[in-house]
Amino acid sequence: MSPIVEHSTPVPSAAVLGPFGGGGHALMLGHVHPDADVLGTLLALGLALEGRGWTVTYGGPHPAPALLAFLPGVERYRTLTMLDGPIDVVVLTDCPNPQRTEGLIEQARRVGKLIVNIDHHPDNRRYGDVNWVDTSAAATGEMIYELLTALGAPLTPAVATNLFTAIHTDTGSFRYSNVTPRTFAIAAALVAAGARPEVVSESLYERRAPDALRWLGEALTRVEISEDGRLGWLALPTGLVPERIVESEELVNYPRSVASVRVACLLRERDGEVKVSLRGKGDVDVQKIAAQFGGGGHVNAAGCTVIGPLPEATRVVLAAVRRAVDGSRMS
Ligand SMILES: [Mn+2]
Repeated sequence: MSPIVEHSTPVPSAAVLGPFGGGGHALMLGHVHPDADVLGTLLALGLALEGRGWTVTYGGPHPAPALLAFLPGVERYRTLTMLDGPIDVVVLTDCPNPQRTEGLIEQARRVGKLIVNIDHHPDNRRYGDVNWVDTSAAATGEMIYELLTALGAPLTPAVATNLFTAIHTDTGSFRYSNVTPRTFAIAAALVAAGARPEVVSESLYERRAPDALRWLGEALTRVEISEDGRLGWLALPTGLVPERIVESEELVNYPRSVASVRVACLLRERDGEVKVSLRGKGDVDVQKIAAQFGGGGHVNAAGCTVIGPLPEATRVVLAAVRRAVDGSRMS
């Protein structure tokens, strides 16, 4: 069968709906370090399929982060090393690059009949047998909402909470430029179906440990802003701040919050590598910067990994950011 590719269609076609018509065993496969858009969409779709009689397995190369332990059904999400078949449908959501499954996709191809790739990243590699890539969606959560609606699957409070959280996080709590009227229309439907905004935001943002603010303060003393004010960055050496703090704080949002900053950058040193997060405000395509280092993402949010040490990685990445920012000013 030749691959089916659907581009930027907000409503799924019959080819996308086809694999979910019958029943059987479905695997909801996540990628490395799954975030709320990955987990929320895998759980929402999987729970909806279970409601239609499917047997569903959930998992990926890394466990769900503790911060997302409130997502309904997340206790079912397992760390996978081996896949047992046969599997009728393998679904990957919000995963632009199959290499991010750490080899699980190759196993899935052997034991699975069909790979379905549902994503909103512009750099998606179209690696599935069925590919539905809608770059106009603010989150893959919007796409799974459309999919469930087209399937006629009921929106239970558990499904609605998973999708609402996926959209909430990918839009920075409905603040970023990817937010559209459709985003709010879908969010409204999800709240009507039982998602509770106050529970989701408290679960995401008001679960700090007692010592977290002190560590946050320690990290923020390292924020630097360029002389012209257009670049903001935070370079964190290994061990300066506990990993649990770095994982839960979205530190890149702090340099981003400075008015003059056009591109913000977080560089985290770990095991000889430097993990880089880039955030823009619409005038610079940070995905293009990340792509120079083998990474990817969206226009306003992207990431990559650069070999350390930290000072050298910081110099190289900031030089690329500087070129992009200066280029945007001239054009
Ligand atoms: Mn996403």
